[in-house]
Amino acid sequence: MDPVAELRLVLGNKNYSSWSMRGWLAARLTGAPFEETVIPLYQEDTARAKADMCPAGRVPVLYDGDISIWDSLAIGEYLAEKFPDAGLWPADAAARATARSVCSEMHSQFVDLRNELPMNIRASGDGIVPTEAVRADVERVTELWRSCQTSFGTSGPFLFGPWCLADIFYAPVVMRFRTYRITLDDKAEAYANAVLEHEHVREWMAAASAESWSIPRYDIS
Ligand SMILES: N[C@@H](CCC(=O)N[C@@H](CS)C(=O)NCC(=O)O)C(=O)O
Repeated sequence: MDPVAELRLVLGNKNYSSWSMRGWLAARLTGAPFEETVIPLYQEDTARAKADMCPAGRVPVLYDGDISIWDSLAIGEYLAEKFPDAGLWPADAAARATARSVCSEMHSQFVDLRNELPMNIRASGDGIVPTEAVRADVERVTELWRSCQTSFGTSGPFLFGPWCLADIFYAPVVMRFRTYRITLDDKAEAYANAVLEHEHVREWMAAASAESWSIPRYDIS
């Protein structure tokens, strides 16, 4: 018999919702069962569904019994505390502090990258020329990746060796680089490919491709 899920994750469309992707990948890394509720964004009844399930009007939201956690970074921290052996953060204190810094930077910065290259996993943006501001964000992201891998990532293909929250926070960025065909140096390209091959990422991408909802403002021709 399947174990009963205590956790419930409220998500947006898997094709478009980058913050939801982070929450879902974090939950998946715990290995614990969880239920999923997808709220299709920007549809007629989205506001009502969000009013019922999203305290801040945003997805993702994690429910654990009476507790609700309504932000992807807070969800990552909560799950890391609840599942201390799941490896959400690196074990080493210096690596962990750096991983928290890169997640926080993703959480609070890269506005141009987020606004100009919205996540759209199904699409292919051949021909999009990134602005200077986006190119600066790409440069900073790849510099972060290089620095984490050089200092801490020698035991595996990811930023801190094994797959952890830092990779999860940058997985939607990898989706954007793939969709908009952003040119990367060899090391960044190898890292992006490792993320694309991760089984949880593949699972999310397959679910995104199977969705039928579309959000015209995020679709590229
Ligand atoms: N800081 C929040 C951001 C969440 C967020 O902005 N989610 C977007 C979807 S990716 C959302 O709910 N958009 C719906 C809306 O703006 O109505 C987090 O990390 O969870």
